[in-house]
Amino acid sequence: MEGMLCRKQEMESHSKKAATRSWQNVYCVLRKGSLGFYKDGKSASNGIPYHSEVPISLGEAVCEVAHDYKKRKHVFKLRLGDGKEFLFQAKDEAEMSSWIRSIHSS
Ligand code: I3P
Repeated sequence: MEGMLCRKQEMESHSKKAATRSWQNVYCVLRKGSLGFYKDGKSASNGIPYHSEVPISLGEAVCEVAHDYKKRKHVFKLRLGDGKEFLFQAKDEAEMSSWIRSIHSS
């Protein structure tokens, strides 16, 4: 699965808040066990990552609706094994559910 999501990093590790905390539009590409970020679909097809970011590994990742985040709608949370935590905002409920389902089965 791939598509545009708005992303915010909350945590850098289990005990450290992320330094860069603004919401950014990123084109997300889900592959078996990893999630890569690109500026847009074209950059994704050319394999040029967003700000040279390495795809995140989804081993031990937990993905769920961000019920505790009230400022935006259709937001889900992705917590990685190393403690990094991201929020992602989808355009609607259906898109959010598809991402959560796909991340669970990836
Ligand atoms: C952040 C930006 C985020 C905000 C975050 C700010 O500032 O305003 O939108 O998160 O608040 O630090 P900057 O753009 O200067 O990095 P929310 O939208 O969730 O409020 P936070 O540090 O309380 O997470």
